[in-house]
Amino acid sequence: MSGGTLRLVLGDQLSDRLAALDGLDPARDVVLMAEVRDECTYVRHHQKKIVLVLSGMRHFAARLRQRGVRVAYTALDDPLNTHSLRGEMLRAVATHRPDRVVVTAPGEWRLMDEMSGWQERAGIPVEILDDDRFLCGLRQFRHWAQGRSEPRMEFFYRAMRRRHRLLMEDDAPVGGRWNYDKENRKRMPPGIAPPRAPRFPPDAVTEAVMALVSDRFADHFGDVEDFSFPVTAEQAALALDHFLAERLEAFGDWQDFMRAGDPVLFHALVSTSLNLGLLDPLAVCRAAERAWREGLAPLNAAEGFIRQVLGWREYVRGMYWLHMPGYRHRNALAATRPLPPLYWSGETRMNCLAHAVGDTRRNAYAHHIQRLMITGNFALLAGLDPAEVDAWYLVVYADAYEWVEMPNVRGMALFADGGIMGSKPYAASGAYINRMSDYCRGCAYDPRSTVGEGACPFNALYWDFMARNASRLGGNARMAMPLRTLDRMEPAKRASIRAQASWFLDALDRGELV
Ligand code: FAD
Ligand code: DLZ
Ligand code: SF4
Repeated sequence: MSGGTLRLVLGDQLSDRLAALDGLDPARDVVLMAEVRDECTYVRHHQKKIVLVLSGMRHFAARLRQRGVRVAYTALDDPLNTHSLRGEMLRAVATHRPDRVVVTAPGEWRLMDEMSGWQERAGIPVEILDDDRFLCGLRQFRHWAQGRSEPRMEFFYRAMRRRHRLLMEDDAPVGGRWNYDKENRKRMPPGIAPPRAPRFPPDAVTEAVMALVSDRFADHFGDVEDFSFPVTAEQAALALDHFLAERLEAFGDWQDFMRAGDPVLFHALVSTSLNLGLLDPLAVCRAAERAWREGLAPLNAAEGFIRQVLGWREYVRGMYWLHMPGYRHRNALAATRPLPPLYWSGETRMNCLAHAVGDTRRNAYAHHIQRLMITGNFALLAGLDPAEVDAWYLVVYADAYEWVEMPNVRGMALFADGGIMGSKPYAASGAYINRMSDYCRGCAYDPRSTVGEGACPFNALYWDFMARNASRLGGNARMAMPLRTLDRMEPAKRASIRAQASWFLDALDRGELV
């Protein structure tokens, strides 16, 4: 090529409308895409996640080539592969001799940090462009958060609704309320059969990647069997259309419910596509609003869904970049217990955890409440080390990238950030899980008892968590009620609950089947 621009596209940047592709000159420029071991192993990602990213990359490269773009593509099994993004960038600079390198800002801090040294290594300008696929730029987010003592999601979400004119009538929210969350916490009656989400069986490209991944990464969590995530923008659009037509209607009502053997229920299954860049978040929100306006879904469903994509997804990304790199060291509740093996094996008598881990291992997916109120809640109550919990979540989900995983785990689930993300810990006992799932029916433990042989471990752990953290949480008005209840407890009852929790935690630490 000699001259022109080398445009690097990362594995989660598979969008036609990508900053690094803006102004591409097919006659002079080369697009670089590289499958590298470093990105496949910086944590031992679930095998299905690696298949998703590499197959998505191969399909995206083919799409670019069809449009006449020159793509320098390094496959994982290329003998010349240096297996690092920097190595592949330097190799492509030496081969194609461009005037400059352009890349869209990566989603993870570790890679941004690494890229800041690239220009010096390459000896030509390396431009890192803002990732404008998000609806709130990082400067804009910083500006919004500055000066607020409590930059809560709800206020950010309202500002985003106004800015993007979503579900608005003049300056007011449609229906007169911003948030219909209270209507989105219903218990699902038995016998409801959610329409099955479409599956996208592997084509030849995906099959080749599956063989490669099961050969190279056999020791990673999960397997490649039954891979069916969308790997192209067309498939992602079909999956979204199906959700809007068939499942959005009931998404709101039963959004928080969990059912054994069915992790999807009425959820959208769009996070992998959004995070890879196969779907555009604004188009997704507009389509959900359209579904409501056309009478396909009630307002509580459309609003609930739009809040997740326009509100939570943008908010956690803003918070990540606002607080990194310090955020990854936060451990406000001084939790230090090692992650127990059951998070990998799923071997436990606690039916809720066995299902949440089993679904995760099989599908590289679990829905939000499984992540928050089962695996997250248990980690919070048992005082698991946030670094180990973070690493687990980054490994196990196909949609996991640190910008979205870490604020959800350290902030929302573990309260390890001391209240930056949420105003109180999401601590819950067995009663919550019993109300919001059918797990307890098939469990060896009884959600109604707190002490004794068959008592649900979440119950004693809940009170033990309150007692252990009473001084840390004492100033939090939203924790006043449980702390007061704990205070008023008969000393003998409190002692027996704490003994039960300690017996359980000791057994957990010894690796016994709990
Ligand atoms: P739906 O429930 O149908 O929601 C629709 C969309 O809203 C999702 O696809 C997602 O893009 C967005 N969304 C919803 N909640 C959140 C949220 N809290 N943060 C960001 N986006 C949100 N999501 C990830 O994409 N990657 C992660 O690594 C991840 N880790 C999580 C860890 C924990 C502890 C928790 C509590 C949540 C995590 N989430 C993560 C958020 C959420 O659980 C997933 O986005 C969701 O389960 C994906 O499935 P879905 O597409 O069917 O989502
Ligand atoms: C997740 C991932 C994987 C498994 N493999 C690659 C790869 O081989 N090449 C690549 O460019 N990107 C990959 N990715 C996505 C990156 O890890 C992602 O871009 C960063 O984590 C920033 O979000
Ligand atoms: Fe989980 Fe307790 Fe219910 Fe068993 S009884 S499923 S451990 S909440």
